[in-house]
Amino acid sequence: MSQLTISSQLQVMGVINTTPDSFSDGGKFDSIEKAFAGARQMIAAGADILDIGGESTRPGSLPVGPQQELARTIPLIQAIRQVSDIPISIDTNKVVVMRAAVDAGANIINSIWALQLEDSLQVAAELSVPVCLMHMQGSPETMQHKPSYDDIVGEVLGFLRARIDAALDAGIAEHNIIIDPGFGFGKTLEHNLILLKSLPEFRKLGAPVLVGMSRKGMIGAILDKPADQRLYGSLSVAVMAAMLGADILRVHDVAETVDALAMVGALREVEA
Ligand code: 7PM
Repeated sequence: MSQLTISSQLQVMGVINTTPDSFSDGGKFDSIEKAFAGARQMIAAGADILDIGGESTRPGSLPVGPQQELARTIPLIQAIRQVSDIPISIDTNKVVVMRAAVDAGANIINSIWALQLEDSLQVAAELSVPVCLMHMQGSPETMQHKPSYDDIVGEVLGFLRARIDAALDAGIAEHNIIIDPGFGFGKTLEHNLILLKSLPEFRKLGAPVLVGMSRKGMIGAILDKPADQRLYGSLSVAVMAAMLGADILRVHDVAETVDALAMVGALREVEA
C-alpha cells in the first residue's frame, strides 16, 4: 500500500464526484466511466491528490446507503490504481466505505463529519492513513437553513482543536491530521469570508489546512452566477487561500488551479 506523506508544498486536490445526480440506475456504469475519464484528465493536468466521493453532501441532500456508495467508489479507486500512484482521498462518513476504500488503494480519509460518526475515529486510527477533519454546523440536510455563530472563527477553531485532540486520543498520528474550516457547511457568505480572511489563525493549530471553496455558493452569491460560471471566482479564492496559508486546495478545475497556484508557489519561494 502506498503511503502519503503530507507535503509542505501547495497541493491541488481534484474533486471526482461519482454521484449520478443526472443518471438513472442504468447509467451507473456510464457514470463510473465518466468519473474515471475525469480522473485521468486531472492526473494529466497535475493534480496532487484525487478526492472521490460517493455520497452527495450538497445542501439539502439526503444520505445514501452503504451498498450504493461502495458500488460508486470502490471500482473507481481500483481502476485509478491500475493506471496511477496518485494519492486518493475517500470522501465518506461510513466506516465500511473507509475500510473498503483503503483496501482498494485509497490513502486519505476525508470526513466532513470530522470522524464523529459510528466508530470512525477508531477505524481511521486502525487504517493508519491521513485524515481530513472538517468543521460543519448541523448536517447537510439542514445546515444552510439558518447558520448562526457568536464567534465564527473562535467556534470553528475550538471545534477543530477538540477533534484534533479526539483523533490523537484515538491513536491517529499527529502527522496524519489535516484540518478544514468547511466552507459552505453551515455558513453564510459573511461567515465564509471571515473564515477565509482568518486562515492564518487556522495554521496555528499546527496541521496542514485544506480548503474547499471551488464553485461554491459563496462565489455564486458574489458574482450572481450559476456553478458552471464560477471558474474565475474559484481561481481567485484559491489564490487568496494559498496566500493566506492554505496547504491543500480542493477544486473542480485542476488544470487552471495548478497554473494559478504555481504563481503563488513562485512568490513563496523568492526572498524579498
Ligand atoms: C455544495 C456544498 C455543493 C458542498 C458541493 C459541496 C468539501 C468537502 C465537499 C470541503 C472537504 C463540493 C462540496 N466540500 N470535503 N466535500 N472540504 N474536506 O464542492 O470544503 O463538492 S462537497
